[in-house]
Amino acid sequence: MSMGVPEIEDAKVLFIFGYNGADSHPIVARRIVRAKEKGAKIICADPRRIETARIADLHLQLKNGSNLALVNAIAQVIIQEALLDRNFIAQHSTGFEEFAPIMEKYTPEYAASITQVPAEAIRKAARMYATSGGSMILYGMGVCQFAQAVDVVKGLANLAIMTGNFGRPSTGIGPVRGQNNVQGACDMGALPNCYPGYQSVTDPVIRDKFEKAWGVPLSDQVGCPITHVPHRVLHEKDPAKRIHAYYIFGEDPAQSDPDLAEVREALDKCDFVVMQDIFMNKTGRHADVILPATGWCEHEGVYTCCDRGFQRVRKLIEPEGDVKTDWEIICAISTAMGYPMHYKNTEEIWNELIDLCPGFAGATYEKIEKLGGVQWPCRDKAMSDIGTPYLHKGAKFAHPDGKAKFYGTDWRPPRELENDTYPLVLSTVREVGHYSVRTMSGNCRLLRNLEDEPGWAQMSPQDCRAIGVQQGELVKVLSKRGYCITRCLPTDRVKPGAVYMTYQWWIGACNELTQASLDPVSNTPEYKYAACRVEKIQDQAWAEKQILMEYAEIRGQMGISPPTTTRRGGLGGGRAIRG
Ligand SMILES: Nc1nc2c(c(=O)[nH]1)N[C@H]1C(S)=C(S)[C@@H](COP(=O)(O)OP(=O)(O)OC[C@H]3O[C@@H](n4cnc5c(=O)[nH]c(N)nc54)[C@H](O)[C@@H]3O)O[C@H]1N2
Ligand SMILES: Nc1nc2c(c(=O)[nH]1)N[C@H]1C(S)=C(S)[C@@H](COP(=O)(O)OP(=O)(O)OC[C@H]3O[C@@H](n4cnc5c(=O)[nH]c(N)nc54)[C@H](O)[C@@H]3O)O[C@H]1N2
Ligand SMILES: [Mo]
Repeated sequence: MSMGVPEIEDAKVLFIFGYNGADSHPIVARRIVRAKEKGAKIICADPRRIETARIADLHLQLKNGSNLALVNAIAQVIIQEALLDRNFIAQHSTGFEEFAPIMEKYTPEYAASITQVPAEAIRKAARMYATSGGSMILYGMGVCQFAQAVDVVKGLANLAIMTGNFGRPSTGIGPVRGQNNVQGACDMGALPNCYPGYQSVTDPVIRDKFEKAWGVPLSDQVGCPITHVPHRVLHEKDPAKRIHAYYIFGEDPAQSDPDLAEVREALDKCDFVVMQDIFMNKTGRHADVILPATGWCEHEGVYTCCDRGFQRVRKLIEPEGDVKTDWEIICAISTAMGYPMHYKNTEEIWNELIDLCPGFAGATYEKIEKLGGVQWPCRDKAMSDIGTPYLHKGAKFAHPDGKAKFYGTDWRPPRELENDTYPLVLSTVREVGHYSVRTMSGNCRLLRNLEDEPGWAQMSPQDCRAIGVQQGELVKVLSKRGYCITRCLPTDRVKPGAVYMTYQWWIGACNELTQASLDPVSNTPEYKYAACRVEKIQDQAWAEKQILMEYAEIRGQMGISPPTTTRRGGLGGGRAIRG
């Protein structure tokens, strides 16, 4: 994020795009509510009537998969109505001359035909965003989980550059990142193309630095993105690129990756699978070795928040049983494989990290401790360098010429469109009461009592009537790749033509249906768009029994005591999602 989370409160316009803070990040959502109380105008671009839409001044309820058409149209209006910050463009950017002509065809009327958003609403959004004097963009998975995702991120950045909404507090562009430490994983180099600190593995100077520090030769090849793994296990012709062993750590691809049938096949064809986790999960069912690790309150270390903020976390309780911290397991494996790793504690690891990463160099444990948190870049160990709450101060950007770069391109439709056999869009999202692959929240009885298997499919009341299903009834959802059973939830929050499932459920597992169409740059799958069909199940009693049996089996494998209730809605009372 170019800004810090607290700055959200003081934005004059919040443009919230494909991001559902109320369910996904309640603490961030509170900042959004506070901004509203302080007088901010809110624009919400989301195909569903989410909570943000309810408090928004303008809800752009676009058709799924039409993001770039909308973003380009907003740019077109800003250019057409001369709402640009010409000085900012001239002094602090390049590429506007090439960019502007690409926007020309995206008149609000043309965009309305793709996005289903009225042309006047697009004009209104452009004016609100461009003229407030301090507009901030927040975006989420409604942008990232498409085969055309990175283009939309750049499109949103174009809007900020052309209106000079960068380099001042409470402006900029914010991908509100997912997990508590997903930013930290990337900071640490858990990316196929980077060493720690976003330093490229293909840059010989950087490679040389890491080779010297670590005393081993390092590869100049970019690694494998997680979403390429099934292909490289199952279909790779080049023996040098074929994957034989898979070490999976803090991730449950057998639940969270797209097209689960293919993932399972890949896990089973892999010669050797290691799973390192704090709970049993679906991937663990395919593992040769399971390495039990400690959970967040049983170890200490540093997390990075979505706004680049390093935070210390502390151990609260002594772990029980035969477990080790993740870093101790990694050290032991490395040592056993012939590269001795002997750190005494996490501070030693941290110090090595900041010594090798110029952008983190000043963020010592002492400083993080004293200030409560430090946002990178923080280059100097002196206490006077408190880090960087917002980026691009003085309109300085990371390109070698110090300027921001416009990038324009055309909208592309999603890869798998609705058709006669699969007439509905399947879009997969989150819900407030359960977390990702549900190992953590599914092991919590309190949360299970609020909401349990097999989860829900949100549909428009009209689409529910068309197939004759009612709230709470079990339905079968099918795509070209597979099917699953879940409960029907009619709701006015969604428009006819689209079905929304959350990817938390072990039985109502929507990734049986999703597809591995990837963005060419980020390699993120198109989780937000697949063609599907929903079918009524005639024998509800039979289906309820099936669900119970399947759940008992999964819970047995996960080490959770068996469910006891059979009443409809008892597994999945639905309070959390319906409330
Ligand atoms: N309770 C809970 N919180 C979580 C998680 C969890 O599992 N449970 N997961 C965490 C993780 S890993 C992440 S990444 C974050 C993600 O948090 P969010 O980014 O909020 O994730 P989603 O709910 O997947 O998608 C956001 C919105 O995108 C909208 N959307 C769908 N299609 C489109 C489209 O075509 N265009 C636009 N503009 N919007 C669209 C959806 O309707 C949805 O409201 O949440 C984190 N927080
Ligand atoms: N259909 C669909 N699929 C999706 C998405 C979607 O929107 N729709 N969202 C995608 C996104 S954005 C994300 S981020 C992924 C998330 O998917 P995953 O990363 O697979 O899920 P998580 O639940 O975040 O955690 C993975 C595992 O980490 C374990 N774990 C927790 N803490 C620790 C720890 O300290 N150490 C170790 N070793 N393990 C630990 C958990 O028990 C769990 O088994 O799902 C993706 N999949
Ligand atoms: Mo995520």
